[in-house]
Amino acid sequence: MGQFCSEKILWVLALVFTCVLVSINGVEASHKVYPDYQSLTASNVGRLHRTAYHFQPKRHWINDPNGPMYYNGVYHLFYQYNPKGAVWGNIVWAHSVSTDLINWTPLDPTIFPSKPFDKYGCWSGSATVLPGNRPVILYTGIVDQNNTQVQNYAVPANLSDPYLREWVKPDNNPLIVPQAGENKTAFRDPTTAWLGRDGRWRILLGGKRKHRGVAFLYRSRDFLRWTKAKHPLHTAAGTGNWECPDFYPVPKQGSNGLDTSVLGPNVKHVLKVSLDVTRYEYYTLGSYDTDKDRYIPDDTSRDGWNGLRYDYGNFYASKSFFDHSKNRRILWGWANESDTAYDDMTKGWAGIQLIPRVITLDPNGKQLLQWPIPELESLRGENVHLSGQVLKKGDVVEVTGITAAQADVEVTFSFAASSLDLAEQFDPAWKTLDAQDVCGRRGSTVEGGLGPFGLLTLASENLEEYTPVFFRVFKAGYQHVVLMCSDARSSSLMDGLYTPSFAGFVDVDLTDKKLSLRSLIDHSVVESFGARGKTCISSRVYPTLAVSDKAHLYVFNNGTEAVKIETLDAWSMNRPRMN
Ligand code: DQQ
Repeated sequence: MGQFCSEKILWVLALVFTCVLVSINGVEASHKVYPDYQSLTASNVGRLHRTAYHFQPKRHWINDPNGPMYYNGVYHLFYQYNPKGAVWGNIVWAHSVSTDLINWTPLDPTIFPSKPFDKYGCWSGSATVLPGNRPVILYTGIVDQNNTQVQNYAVPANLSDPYLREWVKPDNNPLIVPQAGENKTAFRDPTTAWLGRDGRWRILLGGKRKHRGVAFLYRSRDFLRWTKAKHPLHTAAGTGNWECPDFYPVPKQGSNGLDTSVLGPNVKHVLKVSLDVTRYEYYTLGSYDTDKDRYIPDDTSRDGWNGLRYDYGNFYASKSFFDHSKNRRILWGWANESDTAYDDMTKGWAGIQLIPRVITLDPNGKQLLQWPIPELESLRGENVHLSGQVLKKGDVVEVTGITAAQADVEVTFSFAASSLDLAEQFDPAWKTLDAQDVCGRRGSTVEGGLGPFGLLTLASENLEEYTPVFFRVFKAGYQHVVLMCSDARSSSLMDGLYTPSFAGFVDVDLTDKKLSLRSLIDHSVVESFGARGKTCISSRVYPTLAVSDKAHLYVFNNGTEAVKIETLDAWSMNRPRMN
């Protein structure tokens, strides 16, 4: 009863929070259907805000990355795709292949509605490579117009085809159906399977029970007959529906990735869920109790929307995979548009996949670090290098000589020890706010002590438009709080856009008096990594003046304390072969 009450209170809070969120930032419910636009084939593709080196198909809508894997020398990326229009609907699994995760070749859609067990949609899922080098996909099929969900499998039609173009959905599908009493419309997105010590495979499905988010656990000896475990792997009260769960080990030491089935004392586990209520993703670090088949988050990791996020901006439905060719775990996330469905229909495309990131455990053991795959650096062209330049209060310095609309920028700022004493006070009233609200109040122009300093990306010449990515350092008692923002409020003169002041706190040690930032700028996306990947923020923005060769890049400081550019390297980015 007590638990029910607290769950109810949490849910009411969640609802209030969601309503506030919806009214403030325009977050939409998942799978919003625009019947008029859903099957409007785009004949023209708007070029203005298309990205150059982020993953996009030629046209139309994309969402979640599905079943990423490395198989026989080829990377496969499947993704949710509307072949008929630029809004969500008619969902199939599109398929592209690559040998370097940078240049992509499109293939025909792999999994599309054709059988009673997926007649109304082929939703998200994952790939597992079974012993004997046999890949298998598990995905969610929609079986009726009420969105009833089941889990199906598909296998390559011809293992000797290097691109695995064609996949077969055997007739013994579906493998898993919701049990009586389960919520049939919140029962989806199977994970990559892992093998337990008892020789049984395990997968998670995301869902909910009333308002409790649930990672349902299923086990199988043969990958065909799956039995639901009595207890879910993990649940959290009041968090609503869990979509696209991901569960994997990371080594406690070192920077290698691990196969999903690795267990033992030398690893920690990560559980990531995509919260349907907020449309943000959260992860915890914890231990996997293999005897009880339960996951227990560490004390330092919180479930729900006060928890850790891969990205404090536009990043959802992500999925990771183990790349055994380079012993690393790679993360893919989807960034939705921040313009309107009408804009998307007009430009003929919507959605990008962000740059794949290598995931490692922070040596502090309390969070993950993420960094763009090194292959991205093969696209770097002209380079500009600065060092030793001091930025005083109000300084704005242009970085010239590169294509500012299509760039990779790495900068390290340093400051004097005395500047830390002169950092602005963290207002105790802000303790109830999240980072995004603090950024909303202080922004990039309100004078601080140490900061705001950082980059003005996608800026017009006279700063009518710009997306600042920056730090503000606060004093809170004897400690310092570092805020990182990617603030879209001044990004465009266009109306009707979703322009949040995205922000996250950065748990960084300032003893070396340095803060680093990397931003990947690509026409309508700014993807940023603070303090070598401790805090990441991706913003979608649509400048009207700061486009193509009219875009500028600046470094700025609006704090009373001077900061020094230790080093800054900016590169023009070349265009890969993109689908
Ligand atoms: N998108 C898919 C679902 C998933 C959601 C449908 C997350 O399987 O839960 O397109 O964005």
